[in-house]
Amino acid sequence: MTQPKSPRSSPPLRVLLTGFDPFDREAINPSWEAVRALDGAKIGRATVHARQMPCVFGDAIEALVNAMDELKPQLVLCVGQAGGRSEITPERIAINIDDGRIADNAGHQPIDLPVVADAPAAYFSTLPIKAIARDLRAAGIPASVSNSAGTFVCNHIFYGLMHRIATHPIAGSSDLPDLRGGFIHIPYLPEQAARFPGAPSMSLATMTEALRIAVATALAVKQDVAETGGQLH
Ligand code: PCA
Repeated sequence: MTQPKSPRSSPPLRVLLTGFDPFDREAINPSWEAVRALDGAKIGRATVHARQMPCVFGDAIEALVNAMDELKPQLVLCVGQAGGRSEITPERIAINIDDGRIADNAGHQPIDLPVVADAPAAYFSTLPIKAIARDLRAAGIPASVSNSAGTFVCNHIFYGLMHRIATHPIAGSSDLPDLRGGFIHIPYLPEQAARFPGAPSMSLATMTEALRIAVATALAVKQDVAETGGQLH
């Protein structure tokens, strides 16, 4: 009797998703709530591994690099809260500057220091940010490309991620040979926005679904789409 031929299965992929601790007197951070809701989720042939990062300059990058060393992911997506934004915003660029408008969770407030000394001024995300924004909108979720991740701990970890990828290229699977990474900012949760009348917010279920779509698109789209994500100012 001949055995049914089993299809040659592709190797599994690992996705590292990170969110942050609450900061700036908040009790909750939507980035961690949405990221942890996806821990263990299967997206295509990838498994999501969620990790919480401290909202502390320096420590955040150390925690990220440790998680990358442990998991050896093929895709890393860091997520943070951008209170006041109304949309899911994949970030285009990480800049080599720390300039805290507020102190971090350890009380540090660096002003005009490089994230990494003697390193490039900036790195671009290697995620298909425009395809992600397109796919989110197609799913009925407001989204746009952002051209600045700010100068606080989110830009800091984003820069640390891209610098790590640039300096430690890790061969992934044959069809995803390059480790890719990027950052997405997400709005307040409704319970946070309720304390700031007029502030926009998005439900946890919508933001979790948005991150699931972002990961699926990042895994599927190798070459970003050419449609504008620019702004006049
Ligand atoms: N948002 C902050 C840091 C942590 C977070 O969730 C930022 O945008 O820099």
